[in-house]
Amino acid sequence: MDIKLYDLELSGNCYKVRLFLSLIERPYELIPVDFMSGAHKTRPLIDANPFGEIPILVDGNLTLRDSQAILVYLARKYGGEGWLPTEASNMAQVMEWLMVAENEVARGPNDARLHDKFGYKLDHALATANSARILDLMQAHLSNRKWLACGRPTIADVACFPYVALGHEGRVPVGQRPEVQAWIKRIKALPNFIAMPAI
Ligand SMILES: N[C@@H](CCC(=O)N[C@@H](CS)C(=O)NCC(=O)O)C(=O)O
Repeated sequence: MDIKLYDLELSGNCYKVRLFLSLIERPYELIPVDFMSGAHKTRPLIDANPFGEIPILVDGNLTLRDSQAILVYLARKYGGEGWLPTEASNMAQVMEWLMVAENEVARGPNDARLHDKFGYKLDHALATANSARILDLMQAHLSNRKWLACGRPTIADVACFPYVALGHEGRVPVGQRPEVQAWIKRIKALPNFIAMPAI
């Protein structure tokens, strides 16, 4: 198989890549990483990603880190025009939300879950406050639209979805935002949607 994904089942960042590969029906080889033993911090993975993180995607001669960058690559290379449009304003709208996945969602529900589920020494009160802010922004944004960008499902939705949908694992009350809940339901209803543990 040309595409290889270095993966951890419980990682939302790895899951978003698995989810997108499923949505676009792209076959790939899944390579589980022994995360608990720190395999991502030692050779050969540390050579593939000096940042010491997964997911890592390999496609032929190309090696990529960062789930958002990987979604961009897969969408442009294999996803057709819909998942990441090339028209300037549409592409920028998708990018706005990829940045949210990398920043506000990561420092919100992702950090809250890392603290509660995996014992990372993070400030849970700060992650809770960050989560409330981004969920309120998403609730308002989704009050008059079905999808985060471009009036259709894009990689913006795929990028933001996992850690929002996993919010309950970090005591983040996602259920208090009905528009966000409805958006989660719409993503789960997409053709070829796949779940991960706790979603
Ligand atoms: N911005 C990166 C973050 C990747 C990341 O933080 N991955 C976690 C697993 S979900 C990791 O490998 N962390 C390294 C560690 O905690 O040792 C992405 O979106 O892929």
